[in-house]
Amino acid sequence: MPTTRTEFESVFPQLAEDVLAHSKSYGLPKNVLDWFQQSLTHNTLGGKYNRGMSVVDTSQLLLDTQTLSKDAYFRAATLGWLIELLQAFFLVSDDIMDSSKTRRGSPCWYLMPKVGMIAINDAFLLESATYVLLKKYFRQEKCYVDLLELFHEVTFQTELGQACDLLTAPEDHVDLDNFSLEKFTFIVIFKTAFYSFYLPVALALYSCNLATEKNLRQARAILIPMGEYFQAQDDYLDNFADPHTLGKIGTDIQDNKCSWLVNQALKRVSPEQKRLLEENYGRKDGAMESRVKRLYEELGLQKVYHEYEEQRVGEIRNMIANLDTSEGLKKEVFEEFLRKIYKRSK
Ligand code: DMA
Ligand code: MG
Ligand code: MG
Ligand code: MG
Repeated sequence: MPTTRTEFESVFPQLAEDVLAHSKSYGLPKNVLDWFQQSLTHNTLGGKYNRGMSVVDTSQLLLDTQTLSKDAYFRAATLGWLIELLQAFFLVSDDIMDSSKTRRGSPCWYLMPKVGMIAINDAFLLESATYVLLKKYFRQEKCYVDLLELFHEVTFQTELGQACDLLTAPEDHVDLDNFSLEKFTFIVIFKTAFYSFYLPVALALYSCNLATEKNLRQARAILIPMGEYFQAQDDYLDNFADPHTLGKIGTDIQDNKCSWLVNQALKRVSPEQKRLLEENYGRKDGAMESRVKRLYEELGLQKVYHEYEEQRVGEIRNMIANLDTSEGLKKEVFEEFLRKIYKRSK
């Protein structure tokens, strides 16, 4: 049975307490400790926990057991929470850079009363909390250096992806000819797929002592396309989902992003529609944004997306069917991950 939100959330208070106790041991003033606690709570809790819970589900499948022992659950969930902390670090900074307004149904952290640009340092602290906990719980284990290097590498990849994402979306210069599906693919593999899909499974493989070269390579070969599909979904939902369900208000059109939707639109526009897109995309103006939204509707991008989704999921299912399980990898790991995101609405 996959783990539940409640079960997974029950591990968090201990981890938050650990990070705060460590900070307190430096003699940190009470007001700063309280601030850190608020940032930890606001930025780490309330998401879907797909990434974090996948470490638990993957570990359980790899260990081939109906239920994890209390210790094994805590261990897997801790690794899961480390991804959620890393994600909190990425999201706090992403929302500043993307000028977003809401996240998980609340104002973005940098827009909360009294926060503002202190959020930049709060993001760094969330990242550092990852390593405080990794050291506390895994320092004595054989896989510690592998876990540490994995977190470092995946963070580097994500930051490079964010750099590509931002540099392909200049605020003051719209050039639709600069976009392409190849650029989209590179951006999303780096900014999303590594940390959201490869990382949870790779962590579970290391911690279950099943991280053979073959298992890691096969996991990456399936999870990177899955992450690409997930970010295409994210871009689709940015425009087409109900912000209340999604928990965030879309910003891609105003932000001039090289999103999946704009690339699909560019494949289908008439010269006249291309002019409309050129004149209205990437502008910080609600009326101009609405014109682009109407064009997406006219071009039938909803249908285009649904066809893409079926095709992509079919390809991924095929890859899963062809998995070599001789070194202990399980098809269910990928099936479970796919189940969590297929046709998602948030
Ligand atoms: C998200 O891209 C990537 C990272 C590393 C946070 P995004 O800006 O499309 O995400 P969101 O739609 O959640 O702001
Ligand atoms: Mg964003
Ligand atoms: Mg972004
Ligand atoms: Mg998005």
